[in-house]
Amino acid sequence: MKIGMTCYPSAGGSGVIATELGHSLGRRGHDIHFISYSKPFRLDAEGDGIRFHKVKTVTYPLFKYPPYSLALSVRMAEIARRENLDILHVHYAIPHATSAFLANQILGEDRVKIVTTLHGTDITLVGSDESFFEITRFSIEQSDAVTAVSDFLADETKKVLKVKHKIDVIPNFVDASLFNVDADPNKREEMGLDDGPVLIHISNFRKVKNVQDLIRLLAAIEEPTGAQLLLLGDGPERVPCRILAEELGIQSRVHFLGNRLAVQNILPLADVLLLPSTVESFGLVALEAMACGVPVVGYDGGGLPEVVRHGVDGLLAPLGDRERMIEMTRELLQNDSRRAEMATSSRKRAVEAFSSDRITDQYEALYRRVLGTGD
Ligand code: GMT
Repeated sequence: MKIGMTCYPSAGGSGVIATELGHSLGRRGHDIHFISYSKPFRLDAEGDGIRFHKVKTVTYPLFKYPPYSLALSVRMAEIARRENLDILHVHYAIPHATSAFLANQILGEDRVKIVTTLHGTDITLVGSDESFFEITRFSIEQSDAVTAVSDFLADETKKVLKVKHKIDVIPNFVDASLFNVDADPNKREEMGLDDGPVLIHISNFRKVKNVQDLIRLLAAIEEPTGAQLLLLGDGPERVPCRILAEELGIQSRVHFLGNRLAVQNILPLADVLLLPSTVESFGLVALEAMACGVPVVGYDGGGLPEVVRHGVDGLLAPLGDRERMIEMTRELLQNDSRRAEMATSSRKRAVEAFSSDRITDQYEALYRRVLGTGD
């Protein structure tokens, strides 16, 4: 099949899934054309059926906001025509599903099939805002197939956006050969870590991730456990977190590593991954940690319980109960055998339920269904 793939190229779960799906489909012999304003951050060199097509925007004094969505539509239509695409698969509804709809209007009789994958904040935060509500709902309804990364997100889309379209749930996945349990001992020193247990958090440091809670959590359990915290990623909450760590006198125990490309080299060093988001439609980083044999502590809300089984692969505190999360983390760090059991279950679950092959099969089947070439 010839598939146009559009996602946000910056660090983030939706871009990672689009990219890894592209890699996986390319290896299966499909032609994958990435269309975005820059090359997705985890996209390997082109080859293996992968091509990248840049969307250029024009700046003009009249444009306070360059109309990227329009430039994207035009580029989608151009690539669809030139490369004879079968499908445009867009990740994150805003504005990608709308741009794909417009591209099809341009293409007229040559229109292609549109698959829209919903990832989370495109529904739970941004899509439900009144400025985007109507256009998000409209563009989703106009898609030939709609997928969501969890049951939670599919339900929210129906409830919040009142979407009537059938939504297929296709969960996220991880390359369990790349994300594995092998820790490089030299990395510990390189990261400035001592022999104490390691807590890790990876995100875009937005409000919804509650990263400041982790600084407070570390302050509460640092003394009895000797724990240290690795923070990977960047975003608006990074500076407030630094200030808070200094105020609480634990700055030497918190390591800010910024955005890292190869998180699979760092994750296996950790004892626990912390993900205290208010809402996480899936929590791809939790799955990546599980593949590396790292149990997860988070909240029992959103799509996270569909990934992490409480008491089996990690621990989920009642939503918003910070004190319980602190207690759970301390107890887990002080119980080596329980942590080891959870590490084994986590890895097993990642490999068995969320493997790249298994999920690529599901996307391939969906593509065949919309093209009418399925069973
Ligand atoms: O978490 C973010 O803000 C980034 C966002 C994205 O689109 O990259 O993540 C969302 O999509 C990921 C991939 O499907 C999910 O694993 C995340 O749970 C989801 N984030 C939220 O729901 C907050």
